[in-house]
Amino acid sequence: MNSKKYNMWLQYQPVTDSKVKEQYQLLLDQVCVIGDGIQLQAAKEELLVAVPQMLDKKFNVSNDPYNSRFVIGNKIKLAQHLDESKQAKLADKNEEAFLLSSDEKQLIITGNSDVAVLYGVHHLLRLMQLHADITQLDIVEQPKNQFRMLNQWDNFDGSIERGYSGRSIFYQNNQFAEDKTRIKDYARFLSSVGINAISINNVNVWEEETYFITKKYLPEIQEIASIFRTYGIKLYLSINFASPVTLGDLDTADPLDQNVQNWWKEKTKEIYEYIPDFGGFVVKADSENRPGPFTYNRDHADGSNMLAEALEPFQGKVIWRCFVYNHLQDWRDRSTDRARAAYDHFKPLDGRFHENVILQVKNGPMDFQVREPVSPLIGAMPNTNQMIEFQVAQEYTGQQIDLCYLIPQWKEVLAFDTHIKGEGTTIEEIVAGNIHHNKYSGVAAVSNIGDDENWTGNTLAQANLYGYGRLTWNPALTSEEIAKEWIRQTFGTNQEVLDTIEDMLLNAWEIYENYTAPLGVGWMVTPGVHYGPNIDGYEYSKWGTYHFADRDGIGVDRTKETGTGYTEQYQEPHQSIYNDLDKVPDELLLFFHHVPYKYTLKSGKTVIQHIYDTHYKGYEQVEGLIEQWNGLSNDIDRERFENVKNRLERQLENAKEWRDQINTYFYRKSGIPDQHGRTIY
Ligand code: GCV
Repeated sequence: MNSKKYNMWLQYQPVTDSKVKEQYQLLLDQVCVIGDGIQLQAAKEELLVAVPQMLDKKFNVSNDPYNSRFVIGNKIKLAQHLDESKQAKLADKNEEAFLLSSDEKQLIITGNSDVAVLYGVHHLLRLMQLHADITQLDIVEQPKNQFRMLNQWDNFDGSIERGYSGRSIFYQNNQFAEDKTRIKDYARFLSSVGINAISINNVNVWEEETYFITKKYLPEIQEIASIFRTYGIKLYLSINFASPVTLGDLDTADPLDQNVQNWWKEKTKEIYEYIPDFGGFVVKADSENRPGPFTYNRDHADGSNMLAEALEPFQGKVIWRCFVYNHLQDWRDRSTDRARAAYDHFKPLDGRFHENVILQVKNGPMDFQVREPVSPLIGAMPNTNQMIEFQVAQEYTGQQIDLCYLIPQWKEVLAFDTHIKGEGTTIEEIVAGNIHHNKYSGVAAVSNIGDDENWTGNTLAQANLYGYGRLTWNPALTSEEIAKEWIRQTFGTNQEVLDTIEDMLLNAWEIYENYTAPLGVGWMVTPGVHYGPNIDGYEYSKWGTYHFADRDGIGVDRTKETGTGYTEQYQEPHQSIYNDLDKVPDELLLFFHHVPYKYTLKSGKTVIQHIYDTHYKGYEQVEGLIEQWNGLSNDIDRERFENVKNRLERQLENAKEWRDQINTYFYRKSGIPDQHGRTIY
């Protein structure tokens, strides 16, 4: 496949600006690659695809650095070509740091490792796709985050949990995909934005997937691991905590049982025989019916440490998810609160986890809603490795039918100042490892790709995958910068295309929020599928609703005086701000407080009028998106144009349903009419 849809942001379109082209042609007549590491080979391969396409000329490989204008290789291999100042620039940087240095006569890409050179080559190709000047480069970059991971929620039968882009590229009908081209191309895309770790199976590990860690499937997984290795991406597997039992070897999975411990040690040894640089295990335990240490009256530290000991001799890691809550909880019982669960479970265990255990915490206390506060658990365990978890897959944010550019949301989360160690203790610095200085930290996210030709269902959802990688590499990039980069590389240099799509992306999150659940209350989606409105829809039983709306008011009281006390999990000043009706920001009002419909927001509107207004507005804004997109019909290739057009039309249907159902529901509940007298259906 080599369509525009398929190539995402690695289009490598011919450079049409003759001045730019001339400059590039002069420097890039051939490349001298010093060294033969696999990631260097990948870098060379990428150049061999990209450069001839962009410059419309032959491009050779040479091994003569003295007669080549363009030289790449790691800093050891290139030592004699790097003067002291260049060496110094890389000296205090990490293993993944690269350097791009050029004048009109020479271009050097080097780095602290081969994979760093690959990142450097991708950086150059990005600059070229943006038509930047490449004759005066003096760029040194290193990623801010150590872990930049993606989690696939792919099942062996080929389905994908919360997948909105077709079937799995890894598995088909309980077999590994025979043709690995897409896996390789996926690895190319990921390395181009700096992703360095991937888990390739769903965290809900079903019966057959439990066998992934056995001889039955390890040879196949070995092959996938070697594809990712070529691109500097370490492979992880999600495991079933009850594996010793499920695989029929033992009758217990008790982490303190010696036989269980030995079983995991043997198992781990076997995995490393196949994959010597295996990353480790991702574990969802004691959550949503998945087995875990609770069965044996053990806690999460006992469970994860047992696996950590098995992995330790091989430098493997345990990535233990904190998405743990009692999903059978009765929501009418206010003494339990799902928002509290992760913190309540894990905070008391701080300091008990082995050095190679990393806790993976979802960005919010609930579940990737369009609006939630930041999870108070992140940063609250100074003696424990932590990673934040985002969701690139748009489970609750439109399922890649509706447009929702998520970078602004993630940036807001990263910018949140927890005050855990005083002012400036932002999530961004915590996950970068700069606050608690634990051994490991970083970012993980649920991927949004499948085997649809354009990878992400909605072509514009490619921006979220691109942006996730770029942001985790460099959180200082703005949402606008990331959008601009992505659009230019994906759609070319037409200014109108650039401006229009940028505007659409930057407004998309707000628009989606406008026509869905208001003021931070969350959910109101169809249970199970999580798309489309169902105001009272409650996932697990007939008990209660998520929003506690009655004829007098709406919202969840999480204050310490009269509510669940969740606000106390935050440091000051957040405790006081969230706890206080007068201080809580409007957008989170209903997450923290139960208020009458006539309660006046800081915006000056009442809650009920805000609900009506935002829902009318959200729908109109989607009409606006369609108009904007239609304006580009002559500037974008048919396939991608029609793909997005079709999704936007479906989004409009969805926005209409939300608008009508929400407005009707709250009109009936409250009996308060719309101030503007609009018809409520
Ligand atoms: C993989 C939510 C999703 C589930 C998902 C779970 C998780 O509840 O709806 O599909 O399961 O999160 O993150 O483990």
